[in-house]
Amino acid sequence: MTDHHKTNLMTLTRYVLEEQRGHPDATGDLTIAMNSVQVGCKFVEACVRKARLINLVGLAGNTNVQGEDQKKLDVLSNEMFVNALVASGKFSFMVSEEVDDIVVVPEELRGKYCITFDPLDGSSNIDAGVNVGTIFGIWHLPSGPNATVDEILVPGSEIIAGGYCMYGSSCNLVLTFGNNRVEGFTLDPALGEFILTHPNIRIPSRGKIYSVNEGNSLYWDDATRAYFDSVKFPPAESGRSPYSARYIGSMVADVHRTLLYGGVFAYPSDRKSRSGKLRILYESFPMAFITEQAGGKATTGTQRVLDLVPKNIHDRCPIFLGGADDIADVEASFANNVNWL
Ligand code: P6P
Repeated sequence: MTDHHKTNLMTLTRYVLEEQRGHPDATGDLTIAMNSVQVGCKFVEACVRKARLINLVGLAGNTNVQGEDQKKLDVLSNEMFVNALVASGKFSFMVSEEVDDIVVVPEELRGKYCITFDPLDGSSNIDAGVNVGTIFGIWHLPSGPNATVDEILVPGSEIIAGGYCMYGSSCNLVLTFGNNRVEGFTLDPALGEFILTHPNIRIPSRGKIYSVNEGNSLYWDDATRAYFDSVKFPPAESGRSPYSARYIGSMVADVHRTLLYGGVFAYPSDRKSRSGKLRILYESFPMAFITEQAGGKATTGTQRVLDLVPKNIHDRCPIFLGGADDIADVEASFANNVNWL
């Protein structure tokens, strides 16, 4: 890189500030809100990085060297995010995968947004050193400090920001505010700043990878089975080769690869999980928003994910996301085969 790049870094903080300047009516609230998200991600990254060293993984109830009750990493991550987000003064309440009910912010610190997040998605994989991540969505609350939960039980297309932070060999934060722009940042541990490394991510319209837990295929409906058969055993006349199978079992890692390489990631509904497994508000909506803004599509099989309206904050939905042409094939399979939804 030329010196200019080294001394003119596009950090996440600067990017969000410049994004704010692009909106004359912006108040800076989203900039401050995003800074508290960054603090949470940097904290979790530091904990995940040393988790094995200081025995942060494993079941709650262990005691650490100080004899304190050892908190599971996802419990610790949730606490850090809640404290940072509450302190920002920009959220009135929040929805966390780790908390049964909404987390209401003290009245004096309420703001005009709600954030829905999974502080450490895929945490069951940490013991194996697999990439895990934070997933978040930000929603504007029309009633601001007086808002109630019904103001986020709305179509996913109301989402105003979506992102994830993946903790792996490096720490990658991917974010969109809409406008067909998805930006990728990489944490520079020396600076403690997220640096723009993947500007304007666009998902290939067609890829060569499918990503699904085939261990559930016994329970799939005909439409799901027909789609995956079509990429595993392509008809000779299609001239296509079979897709490769890649499934990490950590949504952030599987979606990140799909975003960069193309193909399809799916967690379908099946006879075991009639609504699928992934949660609408803090897994499917943010990832569907990112995928669409990168030029891709996200469907339940029969409808656009972002058209769904959750009834409860922990509702689940089936999801297929990926390049536009690949997802068109999924939709065609659901149009031409029996599915019970
Ligand atoms: P399965 C991780 O537990 C998670 O919530 C997602 O990150 C991941 O995509 C999915 O569940 C994996 O579920 O049933 O295939 O192990």
